[in-house]
Amino acid sequence: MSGDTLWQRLRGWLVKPDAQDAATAPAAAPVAERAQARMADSLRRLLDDPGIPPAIRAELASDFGRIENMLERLQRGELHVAVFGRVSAGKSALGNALLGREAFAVGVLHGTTTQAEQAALDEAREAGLVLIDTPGINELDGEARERLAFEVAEVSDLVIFVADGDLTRDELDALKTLAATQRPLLLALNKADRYAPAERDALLAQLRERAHGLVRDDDVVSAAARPTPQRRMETDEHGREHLRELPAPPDVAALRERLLAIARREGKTLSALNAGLYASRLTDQVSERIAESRRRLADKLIRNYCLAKGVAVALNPIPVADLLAAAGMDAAMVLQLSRVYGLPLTRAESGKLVAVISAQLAALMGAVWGMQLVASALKGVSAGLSVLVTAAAQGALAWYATVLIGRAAERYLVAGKSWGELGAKRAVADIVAGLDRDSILREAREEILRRLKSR
Ligand SMILES: Nc1nc2c(ncn2[C@@H]2O[C@H](COP(=O)(O)OP(=O)(O)OP(=O)(O)O)[C@@H](O)[C@H]2O)c(=O)[nH]1
Ligand SMILES: [Mg+2]
Repeated sequence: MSGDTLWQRLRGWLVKPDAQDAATAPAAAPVAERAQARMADSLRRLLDDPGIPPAIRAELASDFGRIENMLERLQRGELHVAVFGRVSAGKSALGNALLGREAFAVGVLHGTTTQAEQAALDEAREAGLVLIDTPGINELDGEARERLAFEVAEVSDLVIFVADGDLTRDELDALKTLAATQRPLLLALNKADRYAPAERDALLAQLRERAHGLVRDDDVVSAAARPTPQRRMETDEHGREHLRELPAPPDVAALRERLLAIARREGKTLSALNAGLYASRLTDQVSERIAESRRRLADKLIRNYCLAKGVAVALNPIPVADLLAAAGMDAAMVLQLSRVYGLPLTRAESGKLVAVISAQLAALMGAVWGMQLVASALKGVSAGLSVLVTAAAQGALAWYATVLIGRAAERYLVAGKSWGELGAKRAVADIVAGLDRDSILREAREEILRRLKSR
């Protein structure tokens, strides 16, 4: 799927919102459209950024795919409901009971459901309910449980937390994590057939108390997804007694009612808001990924220029004082850096930027830039300096100067072509202080020597 397709769609939806949806959900539509518009907006800004290299666009294709799915879902007005809880609480059975068919595997074994499965909720097709089954949480450590909760929350609009008795500490923790994702929660006390009515009511009251502040009282309901068949002694016409099993139908009426009420009333809004939440999180991730990949590209670029300049200077040594003046190559590097950061500079501008940085460096280093640096560059080199080694040391200085100029230019670009409040002097001083000069010189010298020897 290409970014273009996504954008054509997004723009299409923004310009003419689905008339049918607006008619069926009049109250929710404006909220949904606003959320859609917000999401589309922030994503468009990201995607339309001419500074995003094609490689990053390709890397993000799957994220955009997810958003596309989410928007499609939003358009259809589907409500995604996840079933969450402890192993064997009856999550899959509950999903099946809500669906009215055996969509999910139910088992006496612990851990029957090991991967999130998905099936459409046939009976509520008009309301567009989609059910998501999940693996049990108690085999997981706290961190993995949290991850699963967030994963589930990400793909669902509403979560049914299934318990089959009072909540354990882990269950309560998981419930809190889910509540923090801002998904509406229903708490279902499953296997209600195992309790006498009074016992069941006492348990429900207890659950309401425990979940206070996380789940609304109305949204704590009992259910019997797969009641144990009733056994009854029957006598046949010959007077013989038989034990007969009477299958008991599932009872998820209260749960279904809450679910459908929420779906009807808020389905569209919930989906839109959740998509909006997801999109803003994704936008952050995407920005971070872009920043990271720009950093990577910039690192490579600066290094290539350092090497080229270092080798050039080593082959054709120039006085140390002239290093900063030999700025043509540095200007070319800054020009490329500005493209990496999506803020292209003209040739003249990048030349000027290099001049500004060099002036700061010269002022900052003064005398240091002379002898002391040469001493540093030669540090550790044994006596009897060969011409090659001296050349490499000079090249290393050129390398170091280019690193400083590259990093300073990078900082200026990342801040949106600005030196910030404290100005160029302070920014360049920070860069110089933040880099380990001796190890850069050592690495440069070794690298340049290697190149010189292999010529
Ligand atoms: N008595 C009774 N048993 C139930 C009920 N619902 C489910 N069970 C039983 O509980 C066991 C576990 O049911 P599942 O639906 O597989 O539970 P799960 O939560 O999906 O379990 P995992 O996928 O293993 O995490 C099965 O033996 C079901 O028959 C119920 O309402 N009443
Ligand atoms: Mg299961």
